Amino acid sequence: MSGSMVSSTDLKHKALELGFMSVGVCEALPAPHLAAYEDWIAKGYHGSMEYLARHVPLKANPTELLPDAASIVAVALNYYQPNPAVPGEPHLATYALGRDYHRVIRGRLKKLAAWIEIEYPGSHNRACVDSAPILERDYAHMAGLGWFGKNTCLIDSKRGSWFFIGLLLTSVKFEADAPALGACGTCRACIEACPTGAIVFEEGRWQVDARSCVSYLTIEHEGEIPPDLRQGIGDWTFGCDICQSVCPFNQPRESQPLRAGLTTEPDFLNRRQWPNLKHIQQMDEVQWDELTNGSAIRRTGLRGIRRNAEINLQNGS
Ligand code: B12
Ligand code: SF4
Ligand code: SF4
Repeated sequence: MSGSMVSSTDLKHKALELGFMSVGVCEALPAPHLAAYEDWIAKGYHGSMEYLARHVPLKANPTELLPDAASIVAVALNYYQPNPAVPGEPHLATYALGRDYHRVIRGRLKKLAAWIEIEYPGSHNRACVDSAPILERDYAHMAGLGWFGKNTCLIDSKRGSWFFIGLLLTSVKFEADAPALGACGTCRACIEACPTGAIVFEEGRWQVDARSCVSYLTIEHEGEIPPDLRQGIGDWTFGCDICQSVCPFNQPRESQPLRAGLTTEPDFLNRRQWPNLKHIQQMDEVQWDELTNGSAIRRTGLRGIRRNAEINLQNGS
């Protein structure tokens, strides 16, 4: 049901009422930067994430996912919480401390979809959180949620970058927002702080070569970690927050002590009691299963987390 354009005011109120930090809308146009994505894949920067290469044709147009898609509603959910490294303990990226974000955001997007279906009977909707082949940052940028930092993260000038992105494809033609504006200027803090030099400038834009990114190595990469990259992993046991931690847009200001502030989502808070690095190496499948139930950390598998813990210990954690 494409039809005439409708106001997005009530939709946005509903999204904020559901707890999202921000919301914006863009047209469901073909992916604006598919060529950049194809180039990234062609260079092999996706490493062993083969599904990303397979997804190229599907990522070309949102109508591959929802044939009558007219708009994309982009939402952001803040996951920030203090996450200092503790010697001898696993250091997990902040995004993975609480309940798996896919589940949390998908649940909320489904509620938003149900609201749209009541308001606009006969409409079709599809929620995407990392699960569907779509360039999430690109559409969130078009919908005004943030701009691309040199670390490639989407940055909201007022709130920083500690947020997840969710997209809701809909057949309703909602009034669209303008793309977000902003830039890093002369700052290079993330490039200098990246422990493995994974942020590179090529073809006139900043890119992350996943093959040397600590986040990829500790989460997605299976098997041995190349010896020359082990030291760069430092104390990170799952993921890496460095290029966001050093970003001036994420630093506290007098008026906003934690920039975006602490996450409003209780499920994202760290509630699990993780064993220390030495115990992780002795953990069995049953303990691992209990510990990672409902957590994004399960993705790396027990073998992966043991390997990472061993490297952390070798690095002096
Ligand atoms: C693969 C992937 C990874 C890989 C590769 C990361 C990367 N930078 O590409 C790895 C495993 C390393 C990774 C790590 C992380 N990830 Co990740 N990841 C993804 C995933 C599944 C796909 C990203 C992708 O397509 N990369 C391909 C490259 C080419 O994309 P890109 O560098 O952003 O390039 C785009 C722009 O340059 C733009 N572009 C090109 N030219 C131009 C020109 C102009 C003018 C403009 C405006 C734009 C533009 O187009 C390109 C293609 O979209 C997305 C979810 C999704 N389905 O989209 C999450 C996602 C990007 N990840 C996310 C997160 C949270 C993380 C981590 C912070 C987790 C952690 N703490 O460990 C780190 C951050 C590392 C980093 N600096 O990026 C969030 C990011 C939220 C945000 N605020 O940006 C996402 C969106 C998941 C989500 N649903 O919230 N991730
Ligand atoms: S997540 Fe870590 S390793 Fe990856 S680009 Fe950022 S700082 Fe570098
Ligand atoms: S640290 Fe500096 S260069 Fe990197 S994303 Fe933030 S503002 Fe941009």
